[in-house]
Amino acid sequence: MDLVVVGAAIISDGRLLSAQRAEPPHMAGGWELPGGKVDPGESDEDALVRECQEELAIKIRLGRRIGGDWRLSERSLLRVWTAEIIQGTPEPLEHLALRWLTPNELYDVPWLPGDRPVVDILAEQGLT
Ligand code: 9L3
Ligand code: MG
Repeated sequence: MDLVVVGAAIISDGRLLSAQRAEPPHMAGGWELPGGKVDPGESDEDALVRECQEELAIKIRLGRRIGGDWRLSERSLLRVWTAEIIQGTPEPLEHLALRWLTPNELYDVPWLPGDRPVVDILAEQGLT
């Protein structure tokens, strides 16, 4: 069974929230869509809301799914939803930094390889 990881494409005012990973060492400094592992018995959607609360101190509402299952590794896959903030301002509680990217800036950060194809779809669809 694959480990399911969920990620949020948080969009506000036409910009995408990107987050710089602090760990593990081989990923530190790379940028990702915030999120994390789905717990046993937890729905993907609940996990994503929980992770954004834990990592960023925000409440989000999920929008549409971006693509299907994105392979991260032999054992894990990534599922992504767009999201809007319904409460709070994102704080980097577990990340090195946060950055809001305009459409023109989407490739200004070194995305983790697994997230990069998702960003390509977001770039095609526009940040709405
Ligand atoms: N991961 C990759 N892209 C993402 C996220 C949220 C996570 N957008 C990878 C990094 C870790 C694993 O998935 O190897 C679990 O993520 P976390 O629970 O450490 O955030
Ligand atoms: Mg995480």
